[in-house]
Amino acid sequence: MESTLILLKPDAVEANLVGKVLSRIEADGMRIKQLKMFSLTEEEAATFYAEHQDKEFYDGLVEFMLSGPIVAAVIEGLNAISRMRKLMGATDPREAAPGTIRGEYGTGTPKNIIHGSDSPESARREIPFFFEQEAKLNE
Ligand code: IDP
Ligand code: MG
Repeated sequence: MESTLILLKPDAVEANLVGKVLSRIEADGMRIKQLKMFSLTEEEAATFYAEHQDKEFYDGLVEFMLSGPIVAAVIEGLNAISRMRKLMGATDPREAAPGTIRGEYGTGTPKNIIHGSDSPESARREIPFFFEQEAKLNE
């Protein structure tokens, strides 16, 4: 069993897609272990996306992530990290395969509906960033 961190971004909440996206994850056989809705602070958004701070899209990304509430969840399942990434589809919804979450619901970048940890190292950092009780997951 593996755990991964997902975020349903402000565009997902705005478009009433929270239920649909979570339902897709459950239908794939993965389990919602923790779940919460809240708004990021500017500091949290900056820290969470620190790896992108030198990219030209960074300011727009942070502004988008602060534009409304998000949903964070810990998702558990066999190979949950790579499985979630596959279910999400490519970063740019225009390049995401049909049937993937981003391919179905994303409208562009940064508005691509969902974040998912991209590696075990990322999951180990991202899960405790939002969920204190899960700090020891994937160790
Ligand atoms: P990922 O979310 O698929 O891991 P990353 O490259 O880590 O993709 O980028 C983080 C987020 O930044 C993306 O999900 C997307 O919202 C946004 N983003 C990535 N590339 C671009 C871009 O070229 N223009 C605008 N936003 C982008
Ligand atoms: Mg990424």
